Order: sequence, then structure tokens, then C-alpha cells
Amino acid sequence: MTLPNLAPIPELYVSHESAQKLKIEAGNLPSWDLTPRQICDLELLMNGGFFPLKGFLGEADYDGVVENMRLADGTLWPMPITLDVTEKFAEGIAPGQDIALRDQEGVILAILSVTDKWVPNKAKEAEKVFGADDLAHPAVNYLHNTAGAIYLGGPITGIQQPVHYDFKGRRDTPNELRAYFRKLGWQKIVAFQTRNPLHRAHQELTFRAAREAQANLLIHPVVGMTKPGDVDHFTRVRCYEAVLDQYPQSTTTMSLLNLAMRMAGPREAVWHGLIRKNHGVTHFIVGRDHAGPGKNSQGVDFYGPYDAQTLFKQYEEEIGVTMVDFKHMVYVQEKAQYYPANEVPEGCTVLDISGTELRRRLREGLDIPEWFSFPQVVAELRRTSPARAKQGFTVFFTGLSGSGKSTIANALMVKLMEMGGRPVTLLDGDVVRKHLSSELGFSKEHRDINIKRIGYVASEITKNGGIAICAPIAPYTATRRAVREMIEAYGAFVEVHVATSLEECESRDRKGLYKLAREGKIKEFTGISDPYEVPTSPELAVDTTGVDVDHCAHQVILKLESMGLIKA
Ligand code: PPS
Repeated sequence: MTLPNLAPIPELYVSHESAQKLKIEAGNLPSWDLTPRQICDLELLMNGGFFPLKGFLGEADYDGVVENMRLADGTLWPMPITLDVTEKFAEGIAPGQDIALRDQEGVILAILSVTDKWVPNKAKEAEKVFGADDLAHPAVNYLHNTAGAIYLGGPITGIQQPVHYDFKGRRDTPNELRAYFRKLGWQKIVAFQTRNPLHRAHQELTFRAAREAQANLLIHPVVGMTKPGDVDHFTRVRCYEAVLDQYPQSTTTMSLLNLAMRMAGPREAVWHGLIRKNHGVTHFIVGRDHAGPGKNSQGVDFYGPYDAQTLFKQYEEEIGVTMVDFKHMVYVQEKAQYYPANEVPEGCTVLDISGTELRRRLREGLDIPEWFSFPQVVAELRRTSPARAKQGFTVFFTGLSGSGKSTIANALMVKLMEMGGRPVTLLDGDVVRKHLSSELGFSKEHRDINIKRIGYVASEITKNGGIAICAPIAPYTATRRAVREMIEAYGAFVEVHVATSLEECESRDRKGLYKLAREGKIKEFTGISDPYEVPTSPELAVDTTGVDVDHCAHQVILKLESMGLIKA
């Protein structure tokens, strides 16, 4: 039996007095503005959540972690915790230098004493850590398309915790949790990691796990960064608070963990175990497809359903936390109660609602029965996920100059306004270039900035329940993908490829630009002297050759109807 060692765990903070002094001195250092993911990592580095790490990994530790889940000294650590920066920032930094790490408002949180600076082999990192160099994996996509090209490593001197304004009373450092367990005399604690709302089946399984291990229960949800598209943590925490009342008093507590998940399945499970060990727990529930990212680009699951349990079991002793395997709980109608799926009495009717089915019911405003979830949880979910026909969304037209994007977009706007219900905003290529991007030209860099601005505005419109119609050329796949991700966090993204051929666009030459481009009088002209990467899987492709605008706009309307975004 593992008894918890609830002594305080080392943190990386200096004393309050030294912190004040350091903060002033650090004002003169080169400073790096941390990304949201880096802020999460830094918080857990500083408060001991990532013990025994003393800072962002140096190159030798990184190599060991990537290769075989071990730091250079042999300690088990499965996840590279690295500080990625841009090439431009890295140019001015050399090992031996200190840099100030700031949050997004410019507050100095820590000092990094740089010992290592290197160019990582990202393809190898993806293969080894996430199992495949496949952009369908959210962390691989982040690695290639968001993370900077250079890594800096070295020890951290902690100045202050990142500031949180939400659910302050529910956030605990490892030492605060350890002190809480000590105070209550809890010796065995089962932790449950989650990034989803809890329903009755989860309540049953967590409580059952605690009972079997004769332990207390810690609901330990992740509120840092989870999988894109997950229910936001504000909604989830309100849901968790409702479920907490369902456990027998004083058996269970909840604490929020500001972790940035990587969805790395088996490696992630081991990592979660180590983090929970640092928070003072003795047991950890590992489920089917723990921290799974879903399907790869071939439509196959990245990891086997029990890979995480197998890897955790293999390292259980070293992690120092006992694995409790997740029982898949199902509702048995005749008995009006939950049973583990493999213990259902013979001849009984099993009821279950999958995550996909639940999302469909929420989207379509359909019934969610009481046997499945708690009424307060369902009410919370309905408040923040209204039926699809009431949510905001973005229609993103892309295609060559003169393909007909703006004309169809205008027709679509009018049709949607005629239907009413939601405000409609048109972000046309030319109009955006006049009001939002007037200083930009047509280099790849400038086009990307332009499209990301459009994406940002569209994501805000979508978040607030409106309809955004965008109609730029948007020639690059990666940039369109980045915009999709920005928007899908809040609502649907409908990519419409206006696939009119170059020959047709050129023969129309409505603005006379193709002629000038052919004569070399306009440089970097899309389709002539600049690339257009054709979308491979848009929601819809329309060709305007020989077809009237009304018909094309109608095709978009039909698509929106079939996606449940508008009601007929
Ligand atoms: S991009 O690539 O998405 O940022 O382009 P976008 O903002 O949609 O701007 C395209 C409009 O600008 C005019 N124009 C050019 N297009 C392409 N290449 C070059 N070099 C260029 N120079 C000016 C052109 O009128 C485009 O309008 P549309 O409506 O697409 O014809």
C-alpha cells in the first residue's frame, strides 16, 4: 500500500522580499511574452506540479524525454516542457543570459537563466511523443504551426504566480492540496482527471473507484488548455459544482488544475499520474482512451483504447501512484441504476448516450433524460451551447480574384438578412483591405496577417452569436486552417471554395487586373505569379462558370440547412 507523503513539495519561488527586488532588476532584462500554453506550464513548474523539473528543459533532458521518457539523469518524465520562441527573439539570446518571462499583460512572472538554445527536430518530437507526425493531432499541429522554431532551456526563478480572476477559491497549488489532505487526515486519495462535464455515469464511477480503494476522492478537472472544441471551463466548473453536491459529504473535494493538456494518450496518462502524485494523491483513475486526441488523418484512432492503461501500469511503481482502471458504467433500465458494463444482469435493457449523441441533442435542442445527467448540469450546458440554429457561425469563401466570391457572399448576406434572427456581417476582401488592412501588400507574410485579422473578427462575431461572411482570396492552406481553428472554438466554420477556373477568371477579368499581372505591372498576383493552394476538403465547392449567382448562393443556404445552422 502506498501511503502519501504529504510533506511540502519544493517550489521554484523566491521569498516575497527577494521577488520584489528581482522584479525591479528584471525590468532591464530582455523579456519574452509567454503564450497561454507557456503560462500554464510555468505555473506548474513554479508551484511544484511538474516536480522534479527545475525549469524549461535543456537540450540533453529534452533529448532523453523525447527518446525514452527520461531526463538526462534517468528520472521518469514523459512530456517535453519546453520554451519555444521565435527565431527573431532567439537571435539576441545566448546561453548564460537571463530573460524575464512575462504574462500577456506584461507582468513579470519569472526569470529564466538560459543554459541551452537549440533548433528542435519537430518531426522527431511528433513521432516519438505523440506517435505520429500528423497534423490531425492537436499537439502536433501546435508544434508545427504555433510553436516557435527555437527552444530555450534553463532553470526558473519564480517571482509570482500567474494571476487568475476566476474560481480563485477552487484553485490549489500542490502544497495547498497537500496541506488540505493533511488537515482532514485523508491518507488515501483517488484523483479523477477530466476535461468534460460530469454526468451521472461519471459520478457513479468515481465514487465506486473511491469506495473500492477505500479512499477519498479528488475531482481534479483541467482548466488550462484542453482539446480544441471542448466545453469551456467556466461552464464546466459550474457543472462540476452542481455534481459535487451529489457525493456523500466530506468524502469528496474538487480542485482546478491549470494544466495545458497535449492529448498525448499513453504518455499523457503517465504525465498526469506524476502531476497528481505531486498534488499528494495516492490513486489515479485511468480510463478508456485516456487523453485521446481522436482520429488521425487516415480516420483511425491515434492510440489503442487501453494503451494508456498499459503504459501507466508499466511505470506504476516509479510514478508512485496506483492506477484504478475506469469502469465503463451503463444505465440499466429495469433496475433504474448504473452498473459496470460487464456486470449487467442478464436480460436487462442497457441505456447509454455517447458524447457525440449528447452533443447532437444539445445542438438540436432535443431531450436529455434525467437518468443520463443531473438537471442542473443539463441546464448549464443548454445555457452555453444553445441549439445550432441559434449559434453564431462563419461562412468563409476562398477562391481566385474574379472567381465570384464577393458576388455570392453579397447574395448570401441578403438572403440571411431576409430570414432574420441573427446579425450578419460581410468581411469582403476588398472592403477589409480598405478598413482593416490598408497598410498591407500581397507578400505571403502580409496575406497571412490579413487573413488572420479577418479570422479574428469573424471569431468574435461567431462567439457573440452572429453570422460572419468572409470573402478573401486566402490562398494558403495553413492560414485557412488556423482561421478555422480560431472560429471552431466558438461555432461552425463553413469553408466554401469558389472553384471557378483561372482561365474563366482571366477571361472575365472584371477589374482588368489579370491583364496588368500578365504584363508584369502587378507583382505577386494570385494564380499568375503567386500561388493558390486549392482547398482539399471544403464544406462546399461551387463553380460559377455558366451558373447564376442566385443558384450558387442557394447552394450555400442548402448546406447551412443541412448542417443545422439555419432552419428551413
Ligand atoms: S488575400 O490573399 O486573401 O490577402 O487577398 P485579398 O485580401 O482577398 O485581396 C484580394 C483583392 O485585392 C486585389 N489585388 C490582388 N489580388 C491578388 N494578388 C494581387 N497581387 C493583388 N493586388 C491587388 C484584387 O482585386 C482582389 O480582389 P478580388 O475580390 O479577389 O478580385
